[in-house]
Amino acid sequence: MADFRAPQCAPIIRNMALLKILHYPDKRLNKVAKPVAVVDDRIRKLVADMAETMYSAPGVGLAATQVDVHERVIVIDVSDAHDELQVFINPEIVWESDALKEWEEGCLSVPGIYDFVERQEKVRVKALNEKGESFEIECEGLLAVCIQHEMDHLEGHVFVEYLSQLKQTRIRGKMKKLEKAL
Ligand code: GNR
Ligand code: NI
Repeated sequence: MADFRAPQCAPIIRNMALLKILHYPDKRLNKVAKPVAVVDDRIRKLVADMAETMYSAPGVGLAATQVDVHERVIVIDVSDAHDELQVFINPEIVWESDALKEWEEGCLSVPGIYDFVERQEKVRVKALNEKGESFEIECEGLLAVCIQHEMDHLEGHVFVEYLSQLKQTRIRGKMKKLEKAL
């Protein structure tokens, strides 16, 4: 009988690692991520580590920028059971609705801060999956919010930049206190 525990079964899924998440206002969160040239085992390892980091946080999405890797890779899971991982490599918005919608957002790079941001209600996204295959998906609801939030990270933007200067100053103050407490 075949031994399904053989090491070749899942060499990449094994040896996952929790990655450190950068906190606002770290300047590295403002770097613009580069496109992925080849979806290879190095990228699949990054995806596995990012997924583990996202689930353990816990969060519904994570952009590579947040773990100080400046390549265009996003993981998202908006399912209730946390068992529907979606991987977006080199994502592009190919269509967006005129309609906007306001959602209360949070960010693993700005822990404890939640505020309202207006974004496109629906977007159609083209990307590569972890096998390097191209796909397109129309997103609405939390998935639409999340993909736009993550794509902002790849461009070096954090959601608090949409808030008033007064709120941004207050948030930086809170983050300083938090870093001291850690
Ligand atoms: O976990 C997250 N939740 C969330 C809620 C509303 C809007 C966006 C998000 S993304 C966030 C995880 C994160 O920081 N991704 O970059
Ligand atoms: Ni975020």
